[in-house]
This record gives sequence, structure tokens and C-alpha cells, in this order.
Amino acid sequence: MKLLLLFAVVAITLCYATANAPLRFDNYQVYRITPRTSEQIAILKTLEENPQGYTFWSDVRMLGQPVHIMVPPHLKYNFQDFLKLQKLDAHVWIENVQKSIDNEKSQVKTRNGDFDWTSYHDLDGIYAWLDSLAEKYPNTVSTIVGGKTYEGREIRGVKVSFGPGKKVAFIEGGIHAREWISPATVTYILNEFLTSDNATIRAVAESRDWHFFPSINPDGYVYTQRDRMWRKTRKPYKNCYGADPNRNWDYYWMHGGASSYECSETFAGSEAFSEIETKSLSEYFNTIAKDVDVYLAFHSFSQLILIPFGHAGLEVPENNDELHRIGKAAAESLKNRYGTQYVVGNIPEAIYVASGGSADWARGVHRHIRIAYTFELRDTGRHGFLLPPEQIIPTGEETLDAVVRILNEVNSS
Ligand code: 0X9
Ligand code: ZN
Repeated sequence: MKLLLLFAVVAITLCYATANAPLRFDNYQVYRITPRTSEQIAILKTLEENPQGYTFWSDVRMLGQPVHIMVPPHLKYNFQDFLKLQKLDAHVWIENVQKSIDNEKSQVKTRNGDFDWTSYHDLDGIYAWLDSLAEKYPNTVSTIVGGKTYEGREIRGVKVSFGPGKKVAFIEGGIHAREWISPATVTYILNEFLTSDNATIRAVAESRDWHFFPSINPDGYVYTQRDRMWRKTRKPYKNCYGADPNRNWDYYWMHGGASSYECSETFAGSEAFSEIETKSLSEYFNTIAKDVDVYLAFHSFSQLILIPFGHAGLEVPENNDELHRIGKAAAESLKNRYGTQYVVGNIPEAIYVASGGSADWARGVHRHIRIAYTFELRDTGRHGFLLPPEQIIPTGEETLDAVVRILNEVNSS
């Protein structure tokens, strides 16, 4: 009887451990495919709509622009047949996704670890660090709650203010859960603004009030500890979990490049602001919007500085020329540090039509906001979402150069 009981306990423990164990990606490969004809683009787009077990790490853009697709081992030969039949120009780009995850994960630090930029941090670690800033700089930093999440978390950030009467710059990271370099870069910039003694950085930091939100999809970010490739929110729909929070904002919602299919990675939600994360954050934003003149959103990957708007119809902001000029200046400053090349352009021309994005909403609804960019950080697909931790600091440094340049241009013209 005792033995039976012991057996039952062990079985239940094992079941529980397995159910909560992180998903493994052993021998999952990432292919880099370069479409050379418009037929190939169409074929890849069809596959993207119904990916049948493949995961698109980057979307189908235009001729010559590589697409990155993750292939599970049991579909390897099917996929190779597909490539051959469609005469697609393809290379295995990441041999074993689990290996890359292990390389990144081995260094994840949690709440008790010191905060630095040699490793990625989980949500608790980031939030604990934000609290520590408010304690350390009581006259400059205050913690803020920008909204809430489906699972009951807070969307937490900090306000940095060196004095009264300043315009506001709003910085968001982590809207897509798996893009870990985004929260890491946002916290890097925040730290530099508080600690740097470089005169140019100081002048820029002190020229604005800053609202920093490193991770605006906290449920998703927490979930990436289990499924490293999670992108969306975690609200349950009928057949699948989550909507794409960067398709859910109420400006030209569902006007191209967004899906009404719940299981799609770009599912726009059941209606605009169906996700409590975007709805609550937008309400918070509305309370400060009148003072905001700069809005920056950070994603990965592809090395792009994207200018609104993303919906179909090619609307551009009134100051489109200025946004191109300043964007190019930012890309130039960024490149000067380590040679990293960024492309600057309006969303549809640089990537693809994508409606319902946060920066589009901010710039579209609050027309006085002069500057709105969406950054796609490193890299161009070599590591994709699994950017090695050694690249966090260089990414932070060069992105800070770009942000400083943007503010310098804005402040001087
Ligand atoms: O598709 C997106 O949401 C972004 N690319 S990502 O690979 N990080 O998913 C691009 C966002 C384009 N921006 C707007 N439509 N505002
Ligand atoms: Zn993204």
C-alpha cells in the first residue's frame, strides 16, 4: 500500500514537472530563404498564412529580402522537398535552436542576481531593478504603473525627471515577448541616462521627462521562460491563446497585415483594444499625451528604423521628410560605433503593411507627436530572437547613440 502511494506521488510529481518544463527545441532548424520571383513570394505568403507547424521568425517582405523559418525535426524532409519543388534559394541558418537557447539561458539572472547587461533578466528581475532605481534616485526616478495584464500583472515602468516643465519622451519595449533584446536595450538606455557623465548624453537625458516601460507584454515575457518563441499576449481565445499586441491598437485596426484568425502570430484581437494590455496602456498614455513629442518602440530583429504608418493606403505623417532625415541621422550615428547597418523607411516600404501598431496609434491619434519610430534591433537573422548575451551591451551602446542623435536633432531644429 505504502509502495503504491509512493509510486502515485512520484508519478504526480513527474507529471507536474513535465507539464511545467520549458518547451524544448532540440534539432529545430532555422532556414534563411531568399525569394527571387514574385511567385516565390506568393508561395511563401500562403505558407505564412497557414504555417502547418513551421514558425516564421521574420515575415515575407519583398524580392531579395530573406525570410527566416523555424522547422521542427519531424518536418525537416517535408520542408526540404518544399524548397526543392519551389526552387527556393535557402540555407540552414541555425542548426539547433535548443543549443542557442541554452547558450542564452545559462546566464538568465533572476531577482537575487545583480542587475547588469551581460545576461538577460526575467520580469521579476527587471521590476526589482526598477524599484531599486526609485530608491537610489528618489528625486529623479519614480515608479509608474502603465496598465495591467490579462493574468493580473502590472505593466510597470519608471518616470525619469530632472526638473519641471519638460516635454515627454515615451519609450516602450517588449511588446513582442520573444524579442528579449528589446527590454534589455531599454533598461540599458535608462541606466545610461541616470549614470552617464558624458556631456552629450547628460544634455539629452535632462532635456526631457522620460517614461520608460521595458516590458509592455509582461504575461508574454513571463511565458517565454516556458516557450521561448512566444510573441503574443496570453488571453485565451476559443482555439488558441493570445493576440498580437502590435496589431491591436485602435488606429486603422485591421487595415492590412493583420490576421482575424486566432491562432495566427499576427492575430489582431477580437476588436481594437481587445487586449487589456494595449487598452490600459493607451489610457495611461492619453493622460500624458499632450506633453509627449517623442515616441520610441523597440522590437527585434532586422536592424530597421521604421516610420509610421503601417496600414494599407500609404498614409505618411505630415513631417515624413523630417522623420526620414532624423531617422537617417540616427542610423548614421548608430553605425559609427560598430558598423551595424540599419535601413530607414516608412513601414510598408521597409517591411510590409502592418496595421494596429503602437507607434502608429500614438502618432496617428495624437497628431502633435512629432517623432515616432519603431526600432527593429539586432541582428539580421544570424541569431534572430536568440541574440547572444555578449551582444546586449554593444546593442545598447549603438542604440543609445541613435536615441541621443534623435533627441539632439529634435532639440536643435
Ligand atoms: O510586425 C511587427 O509588429 C514589427 N515587426 S516584428 O518582427 N518585431 O514583429 C514591425 C512593426 C511595424 N510597426 C507598426 N505597424 N507600427
Ligand atoms: Zn516585434
